[in-house]
Amino acid sequence: MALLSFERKYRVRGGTLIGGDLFDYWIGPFYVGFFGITTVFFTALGTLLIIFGASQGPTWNLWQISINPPDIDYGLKLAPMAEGGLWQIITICAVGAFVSWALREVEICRKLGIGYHVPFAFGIAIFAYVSLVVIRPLLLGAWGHGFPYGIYSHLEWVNNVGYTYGNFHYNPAHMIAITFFFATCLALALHGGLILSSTNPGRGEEVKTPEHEDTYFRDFIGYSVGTLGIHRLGLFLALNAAFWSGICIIISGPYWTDAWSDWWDWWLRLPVFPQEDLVREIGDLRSEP
Ligand code: UQ1
Repeated sequence: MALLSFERKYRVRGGTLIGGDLFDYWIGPFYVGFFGITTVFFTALGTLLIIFGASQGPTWNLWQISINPPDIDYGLKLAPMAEGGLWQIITICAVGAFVSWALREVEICRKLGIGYHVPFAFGIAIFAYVSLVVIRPLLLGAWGHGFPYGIYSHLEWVNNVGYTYGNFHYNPAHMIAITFFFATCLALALHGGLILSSTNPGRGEEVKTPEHEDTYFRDFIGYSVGTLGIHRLGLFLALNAAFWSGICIIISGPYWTDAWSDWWDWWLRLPVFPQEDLVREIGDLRSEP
């Protein structure tokens, strides 16, 4: 269907989640909707509060500006504006803007009659952020466990939290997340390369078909996941990368408080290594007076 006639068919009212026809219109190429309005509201308010917070701070150096969460002593209470209250409101604005954006995606999906894959995927990204500034602080009992909003300051936070648990690379969920990030890069590099190699030929050459793409991988590794399958695989890999990132930070503190390297002691206690218990028992006997 030509784009213009398609637009005429698709750009009609309906499919909204709330508000009925209110805000059910477009501005140029952009769908507005109720959640377009709430996105703009939360984004504008949050950004203005960040600028206001910077104006109250010691520096305008972009690298050093930081909006900090309250002290741990405030627990889960609301803090005064200058002592983390601003961070709390900015966090509400951020979650409000992200969720509004996801719901606007849902409304556009409904208008088009397509699946909710994109908003679902964005939802996992929101989960990763919320796990840092809402879920983990709630489980630990203080908003002060959230990360500060600043370029350098958030890097310092990541560094400090990492060392609080010894070496974060021993966190099993962190390991899974990293593995999915790398696998996502591999899959997208293979897919991007494969698509360009067949559909962006040199001048005067023919564009090749999906059969060429399938055959390349069958000849190469004996298996082609298929043109639909690679997109399922890509979404699966990317969503798992963000999901396990959220899990790895949620379990750091609420579930495990020691060095993550010690978590792996379960491996030594496996019954297939009975000598480990023996060694400990012998050690205990020896240390008795
Ligand atoms: C693949 O098999 C495939 O199907 C033809 C694609 O679709 C275009 C791809 O993009 C890629 C990357 C592959 C290869 C991937 C695996 C997991 C064998």
